[in-house]
Amino acid sequence: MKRALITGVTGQDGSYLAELLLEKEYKVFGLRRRTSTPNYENVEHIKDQIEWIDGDLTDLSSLIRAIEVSQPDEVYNLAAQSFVATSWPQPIATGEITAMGVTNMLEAVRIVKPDARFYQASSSEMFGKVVETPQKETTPFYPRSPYGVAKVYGHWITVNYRESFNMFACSGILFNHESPRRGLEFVTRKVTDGVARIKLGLANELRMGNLDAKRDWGFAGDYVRAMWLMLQQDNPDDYVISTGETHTVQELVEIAFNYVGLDWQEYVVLDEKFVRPAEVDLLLGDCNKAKKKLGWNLEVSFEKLVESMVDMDLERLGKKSFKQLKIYL
Ligand code: NAP
Ligand code: F7E
Repeated sequence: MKRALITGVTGQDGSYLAELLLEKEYKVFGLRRRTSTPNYENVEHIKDQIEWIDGDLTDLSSLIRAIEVSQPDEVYNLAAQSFVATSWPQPIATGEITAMGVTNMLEAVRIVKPDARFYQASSSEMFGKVVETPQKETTPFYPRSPYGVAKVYGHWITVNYRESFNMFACSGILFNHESPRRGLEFVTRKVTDGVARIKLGLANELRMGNLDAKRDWGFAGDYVRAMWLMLQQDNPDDYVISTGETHTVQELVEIAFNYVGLDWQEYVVLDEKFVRPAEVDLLLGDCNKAKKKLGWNLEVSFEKLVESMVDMDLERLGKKSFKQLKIYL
């Protein structure tokens, strides 16, 4: 039985990855940080199958202990302060968790179990003000937020530990990926939750920022398969994971409102509060290396993803799916 330690297991990706590894009959250890109120929403259904270890990415001693207890074959470092907008008002916490936290995790592995395979959750935000399109593994980085800067550090320290200590350390440069488990402040989930609230009569507007930004959005369930595949190769390497399609935030809004038969222009209000100090205007990934070397492929399209997220929010908020609701309309 293989053993895996996942940091960030309570988050969107951590929950899908834990499901995947449990299906593959891994013994799964999950690092959780102390919170005043328990936060198991994404993992409630598999909570009893995970071996929980208390720790924090900013506390090296807790990570050393986590590696000692779990003795992992594979470590997936998914924990981060991951919301870009929060990285301006909290740049230091973002740096300590999202940048230095990676070194802490790598150090814990190097000291206790250097033969463990290591996955780092790098991000397309590192490309920022893009210098070429589409973006691939060799595209230079130009981050546009404290989050993006922190991820560039995390990326290069992972490459450096691979080259310095011969560790099996991989970095997945993942473009935006979403699901019904996405945090409510990220744009896809904010829109699908907002549309469901409006449809159910729980809200009458949706306040948004820059509708012109373009993103390459995929489904999180597809992306965690790529993380696992990276750690099953003969050699460690870095891979871009993306859909190869880009859409504006406005297109996202249109699809979600159209799905429930509403005109977005009647409800969406532009609010400066949601406009960022510096924007990433366009992301579009070239994932040919991952397709060729990992045999990785997508299963869920953008439109289907948005519609299923609206469905899930309608179900959660109204306790009925849109299909059921349509029968009553
Ligand atoms: P997420 O839902 O925000 O989850 C973040 C996780 O990190 C949560 O489990 C959170 O725990 C944990 N965490 C935060 N600070 C921590 C700390 N100091 N110590 C220990 N755990 C901590 O993020 P996600 O969307 O699943 O993304 C997973 C990873 O991929 C992140 O590193 C993110 O930056 C990166 N990434 C995401 C995307 C994307 O589109 N989703 C794209 C590229 C890269 P709590 O539950 O206690 O808050
Ligand atoms: O914003 C625009 C916003 O917050 C997407 C994280 O997972 O992916 C994510 O980062 C776009 C931006 O994601 C609103 O300005 C407009 O252009 O959903 P988001 P993100 O910043 O792309 C990367 C790959 C990660 O690594 C990150 O961890 O949407 N936008 N109006 C808005 N965004 C939000 N959140 N809210 C709005 O009202």
